[in-house]
Amino acid sequence: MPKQVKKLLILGLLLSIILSLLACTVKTEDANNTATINDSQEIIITGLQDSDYRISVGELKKLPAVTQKAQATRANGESIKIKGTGPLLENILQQEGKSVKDYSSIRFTALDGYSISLPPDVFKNRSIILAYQINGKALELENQPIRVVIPGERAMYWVRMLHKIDLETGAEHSPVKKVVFLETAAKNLPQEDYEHFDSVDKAIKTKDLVDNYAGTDRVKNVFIKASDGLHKNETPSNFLTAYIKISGKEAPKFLAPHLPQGMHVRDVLCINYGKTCFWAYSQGIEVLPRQTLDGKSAMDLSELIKQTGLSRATKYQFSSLDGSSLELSVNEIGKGLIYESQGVLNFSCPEAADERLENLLSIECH
Ligand SMILES: Nc1nc2c(c(=O)[nH]1)N[C@H]1C(S)=C(S)[C@@H](COP(=O)(O)O)O[C@H]1N2
Ligand SMILES: [Mo]
Repeated sequence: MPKQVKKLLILGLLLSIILSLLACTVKTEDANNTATINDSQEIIITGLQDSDYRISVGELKKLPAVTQKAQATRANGESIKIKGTGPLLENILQQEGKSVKDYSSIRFTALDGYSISLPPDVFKNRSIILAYQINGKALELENQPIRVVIPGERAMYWVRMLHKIDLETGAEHSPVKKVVFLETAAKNLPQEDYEHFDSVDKAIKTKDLVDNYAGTDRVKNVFIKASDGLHKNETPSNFLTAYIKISGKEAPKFLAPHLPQGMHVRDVLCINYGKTCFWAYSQGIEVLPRQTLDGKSAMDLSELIKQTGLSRATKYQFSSLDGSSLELSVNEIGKGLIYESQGVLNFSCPEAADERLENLLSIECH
């Protein structure tokens, strides 16, 4: 290429970069002064009508609005205090002859991929404001087109950049038929180095976990519970493209590079995927009342059954990583204990002829 042409090309490239940078700054200012760009943006609502229901910010502004003060604590302990203005979700549904009370789950999805499902006790009792103004001002870019504000609820429910609302019915748990111990299961699965903040830890793919241990169940929602009491539920597509970090800080931790940090869940206690409950012994031993066995801490089997909701059955099958198993009847397992010794989970039942199993992988109803 002749030098002149090259120079011209570089100049052109520079010029276009400068122009696009200028365009960006103009846009930002625009968003703060006039809200016209924002007004044409639409929110999609599924489950309200047969086909997707779309409502623009401009249309939302024509609905009766409320202004409410709200305060919430972020995961890092900081507090957010704001005044949100906008229509209530309930008002939009009522226009279509519906109510939040008609649904069992409401999921919000944002433009940055953030997604969260509101539990019924939240959406049946709280005001869900679809805010187009915060503190009397048009929304900043990081909140546009709409920010959800729910006074009285934690900030993880206050979705910025709202894009879609899925109204769902029938999103309840399935009865649990199998408990799989996460630590033992992970031993059989490929483990990857996962860089997270300043450390490199081991992680397994959620998909490997499900493919190997949860069969072919098709599920609508995956339920995650942390040992601090946090409950969440994820779409199967978000869940199955993520990881569980099994070592290092806050392990087991549900996370993925493509999921906003607010969706990561630390200290995972259990994950319900269809009829299977994945249980983290390391958290369980902290949360459940402890027993002692030969001077060691042990987890009470009857407590585990209670916590996981493992269905009542006449017989339970206990399986180990190497494929061996034992079966106990419901009246034999009452005093069963699960304990850890040198990185291995064991099952022991002194009441039933002192049955023992090393590397306990699962308990199934028969
Ligand atoms: N779109 C979107 N909304 C979001 C999040 C996010 O990552 N993306 N994080 C949530 C979480 S976990 C918290 S604590 C709050 C934080 O609010 P702030 O970003 O206004 O401080 O926003 C919530 N809404
Ligand atoms: Mo958060």
